[in-house]
Amino acid sequence: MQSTLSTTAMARITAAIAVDGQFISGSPFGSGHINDTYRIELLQEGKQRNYILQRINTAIFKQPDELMENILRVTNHQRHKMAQQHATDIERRCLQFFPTRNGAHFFNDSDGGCWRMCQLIERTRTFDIIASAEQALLTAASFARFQKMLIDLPGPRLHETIPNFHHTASRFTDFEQALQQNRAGRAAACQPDIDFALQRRALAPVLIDLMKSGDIPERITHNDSKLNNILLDESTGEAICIIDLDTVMPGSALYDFGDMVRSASCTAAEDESDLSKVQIDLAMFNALVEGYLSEAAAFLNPVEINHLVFSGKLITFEQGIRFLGDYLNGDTYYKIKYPEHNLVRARNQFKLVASIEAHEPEMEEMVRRISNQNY
Ligand code: ADP
Ligand code: GN1
Ligand code: MG
Repeated sequence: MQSTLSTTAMARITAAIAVDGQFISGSPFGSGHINDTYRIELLQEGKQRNYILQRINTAIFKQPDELMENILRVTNHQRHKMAQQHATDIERRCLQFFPTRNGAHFFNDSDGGCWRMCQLIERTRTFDIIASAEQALLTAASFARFQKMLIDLPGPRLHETIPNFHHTASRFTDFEQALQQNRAGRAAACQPDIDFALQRRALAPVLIDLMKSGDIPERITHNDSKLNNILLDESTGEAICIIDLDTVMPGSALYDFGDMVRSASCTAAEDESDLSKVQIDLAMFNALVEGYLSEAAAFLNPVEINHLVFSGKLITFEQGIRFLGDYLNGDTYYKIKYPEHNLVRARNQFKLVASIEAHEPEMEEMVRRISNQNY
């Protein structure tokens, strides 16, 4: 749950950032599971301007300096490429983080909180549930362009802001440890869910092994490409800006595609408890493949393309064991709204895995058809 900040504290933290204007008000914003996000209104030369103030979750991101260094390199590169391509409205298409008045990348408060501020991108909204096939297509094309733009990021390898973030085998080990420790005494109440996970152990090392053998290349990827991490234009629906850049780091293109399948090919929310509503929507999946390959066919290799369907199943499974592991650990990672929230989320993800398993042949056929058109 978000620890709510007092107005005085919001004003004090905002004053530490090198953004001029008079503080009007601030309020909690968005539905992310990790950081504490606030919308801040400032009065600048008689006009109201809005910003996003975020407390970086340092229990999860242990090196906020490295994280901000990554984000600044990535956003500077994006801006540079957009300018080269004569893009319009670059200030709406790329996040811009403001330094503190001392020139630091984030502000450290007396409680150890790390705060950063960027522009609030107006007239956009995020979706927790996919609304249309067109939205799925635009979202997937936008994440593919994001990957493409970062292929030639100059300089050293980006920092791994969370080591082994999509190392599914290591996620599986974490899950087994949570199960064995059973810290919250909840294991007995979710035995069928635990069995579902244990029966699928063999999924975990597949992508990691293909990366180790060099069949799947390391790329710079977003790694948290869920639907609500993209801002869509309120009136046109256009994909305007990819946000939540904390996990942009070396990874596989399939991590991003897989997370899009997980979050945008099901027309129920990730925490829908009525499991009859949780299933793969093939029209949405088809649109994701169309949108993604319209941009990514130019740089993906055949092994990556052959694992698009698998990645959807894998990343959904990985998310399921992460939620279930957090439930078993007593909810130490994700923000929750009620005690069973993580269990509901895990069951939801496992239901989606089962639905993908039941439709794999049709999904593979869609990828074959669309990839043939794109080559
Ligand atoms: P978390 O890591 O907690 O998911 P996000 O960076 O995704 O944090 O921010 C949470 C939510 O805040 C987003 O889903 C989005 O709705 C909103 N948001 C974040 N940054 C912006 C921005 N620059 N402009 C508009 N909305 C934003
Ligand atoms: C978290 O930060 P947010 O809410 O966009 C999580 C993702 C999960 C997602 C599940 C850093 O994403 O990995 O897929 O929840 N981010 C982190 O909704 O763990
Ligand atoms: Mg987010």
